[in-house]
Amino acid sequence: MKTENKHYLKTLGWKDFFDHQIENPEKDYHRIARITHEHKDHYVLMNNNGEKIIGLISGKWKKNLQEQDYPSVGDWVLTETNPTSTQIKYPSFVIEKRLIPYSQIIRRAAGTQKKAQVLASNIDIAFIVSSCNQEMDLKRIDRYIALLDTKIIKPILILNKCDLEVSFQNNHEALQKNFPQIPLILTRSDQPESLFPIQQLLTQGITSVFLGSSGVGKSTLTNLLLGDSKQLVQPIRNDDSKGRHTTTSRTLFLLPTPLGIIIDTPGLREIQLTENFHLDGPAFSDISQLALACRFSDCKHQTEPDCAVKLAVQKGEVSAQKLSHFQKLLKENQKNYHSSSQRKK
Ligand SMILES: Nc1nc2c(ncn2[C@@H]2O[C@H](COP(=O)(O)OP(=O)(O)OP(=O)(O)O)[C@@H](O)[C@H]2O)c(=O)[nH]1
Ligand SMILES: [Mg+2]
Ligand SMILES: [Zn+2]
Repeated sequence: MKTENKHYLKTLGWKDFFDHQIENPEKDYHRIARITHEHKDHYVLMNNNGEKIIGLISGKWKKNLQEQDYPSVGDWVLTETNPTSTQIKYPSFVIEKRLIPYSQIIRRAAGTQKKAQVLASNIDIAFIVSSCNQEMDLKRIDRYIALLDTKIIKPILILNKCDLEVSFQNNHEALQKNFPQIPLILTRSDQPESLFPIQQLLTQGITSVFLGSSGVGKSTLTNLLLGDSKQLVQPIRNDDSKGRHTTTSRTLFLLPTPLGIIIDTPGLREIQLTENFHLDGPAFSDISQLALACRFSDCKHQTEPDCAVKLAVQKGEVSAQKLSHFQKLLKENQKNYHSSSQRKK
């Protein structure tokens, strides 16, 4: 592909990784677009001129896809002109092909079917946001981190609402103590300069996502980065932790140059892991490091002899709660995995 053609795509997050997926770069370049928003029956895309277009996919194509192969926010696709276009406000196209992503964040969807659900594709940085008006839920953070393949997606913790002094100290210490390897950024919306460390990470072409419970301030931070109130934020909320969700779908925003890209997401009620979970990431890296020294390579750190992890717990180097949460996630995952492989039969 010509370098000048690639320039704008790179601003939109294009990586050389995708080059070989384009058969005819000179011709197909005009067909490349990125998904910014997902509706029930159509997608909103940004094309290589930064214009908003509508993308449709045929029901037949979607029916034959595995859930994790559905086009989702952050995906790159190839479009084809839509002969039956009826959209007036924005030109509409048919999505013909989804390019294989270099990273995905996938959870097991809530509900009885437990299908995989892609939260976002082609992500470089995941900001896991918590706030000072709720007691810190460390187990939720463990789960968010376990959704990430941290070899590709860099996790960053954000503690927002640092103006709420009552719980600032406790929450700050809890994050530092439990996730010493993960960078932590402290923010408050009345001091936009506190977002500077976020902006520094979001260089041009970097795609990031805000994850975290409802009410922690993800959309507030998105608006501050955009310098514009594009995302709805409830001005007064007394029950932030009680599940009133303001944002209801995921949206990708291109930040003003020279900054990168942010995807705002709704708070999740449940974070169930899929079989592709990542317990080797920084949330549990101490346990996985120690496990290398266990006698059995498949040690579950329960009753096995010569277990290095149990020994570390006895010595007080690893907390017993942390080990038990690790084991719970492992078990939950095996259960999910078995139920999904039975369904496939
Ligand atoms: N005191 C204080 N309040 C804040 C701060 N940041 C956000 N808020 C308030 O917190 C509430 C929730 O903010 P949102 O940005 O809607 O939270 P969200 O994470 O996007 O929530 P969902 O969309 O439901 O997932 C709003 O009333 C914000 O004004 C902050 O730094 N300090
Ligand atoms: Mg929101
Ligand atoms: Zn062990």
